[in-house]
Amino acid sequence: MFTDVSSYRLPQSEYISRRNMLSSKVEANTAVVLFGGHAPVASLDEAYPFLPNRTFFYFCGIEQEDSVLILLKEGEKDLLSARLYIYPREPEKEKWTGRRLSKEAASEISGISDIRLLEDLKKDIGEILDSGMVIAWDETDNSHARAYLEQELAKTDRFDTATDISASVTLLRMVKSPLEVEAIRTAIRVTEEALEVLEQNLRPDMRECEATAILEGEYIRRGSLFQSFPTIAAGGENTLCLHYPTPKALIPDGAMLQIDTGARAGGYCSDISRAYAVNGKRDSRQQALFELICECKKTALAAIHPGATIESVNIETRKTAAAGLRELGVISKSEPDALAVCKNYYWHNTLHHMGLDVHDVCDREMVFVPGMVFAVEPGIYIPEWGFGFRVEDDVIVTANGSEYLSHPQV
Ligand SMILES: [Mn+2]
Repeated sequence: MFTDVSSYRLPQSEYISRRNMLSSKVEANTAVVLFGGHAPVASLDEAYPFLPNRTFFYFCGIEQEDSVLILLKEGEKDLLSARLYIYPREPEKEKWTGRRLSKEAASEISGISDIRLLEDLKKDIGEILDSGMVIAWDETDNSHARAYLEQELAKTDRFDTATDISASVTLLRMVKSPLEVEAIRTAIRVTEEALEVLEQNLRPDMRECEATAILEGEYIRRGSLFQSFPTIAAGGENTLCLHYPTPKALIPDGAMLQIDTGARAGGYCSDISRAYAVNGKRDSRQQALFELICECKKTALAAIHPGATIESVNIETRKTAAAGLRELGVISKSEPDALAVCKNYYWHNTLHHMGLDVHDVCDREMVFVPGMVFAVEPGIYIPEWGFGFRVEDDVIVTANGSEYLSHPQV
């Protein structure tokens, strides 16, 4: 199977409809200013890879550095009018860093007809401030560009009037549209294809980073150049480090390999964890823990439905984990509070929202509604046994309950 996502993109109608959904949450006479951002400097003239600010991207689908989106709610008009600011085409610079978007291409991606050049931004921001419009921004954006806007606003006597739209945007981003779900399914398909290749290549004494290389190689071959996060590959005792950063060890015969990984498609993440016996056969302890974690995942799935919350799913899943750990003798049968002791083995939350960010924006207290997408990852880590792991699949909340988007490991 070969799913090519190199040109996967959501249609402009999706961005138009998102801007329209935002308009009801914006007060009259407001300018929403969102920044695409700039790759941070790694050292001297070397930059880290560029990924656009996700809130900016959510409303226009543009992935070119430093672009700016302004959404104007003029007077009592119902809909926001959109302007996008981009760099001009510059053949000399493009020799070094690649082709820039033309105005036509930017318009085709975003569905915005008013495309302007960044050289006009200062003047236009000045006019917006002079006109007395209220500025709205995303306060979670800590880019230099937003700091510039803050400075400009501070020069006026209206600094306190700026409003933060991040909470409204979070509510929109928490519920996925059918096209977003399709993008997530596609990202999952790429991840599952790569995991299949890895499974065929597992062998004792392979190095952890060989597993990373296989997975990331398969993603890149399919056009997922940037993944949801750097793949985690941890063998043996290293499985006791959740975000193990140095995958250089050999994985001995009889050890487990923890993989936590995810390709992207159209900007959307997948997030899947697998626990493999590197020699292809789990021993009795490894099998017992695997079965308990799968049992926890079943509990979590049953607990994910409209009306549930992150905390209610956590509570139900921990109960299953605590009962299972008692059964396995990890928690003593005489322990009066197995649920409290379970925290020593169950280190992280059972689930998180997933979307443009792998740990997607969310209001943690909000009850689940259909269309929310979660990565569900019960994990149990037993230092006394020298290993632990999580098994993670992606799930959507439906009208009556929840459904897997990925194919669970068995
Ligand atoms: Mn996860």
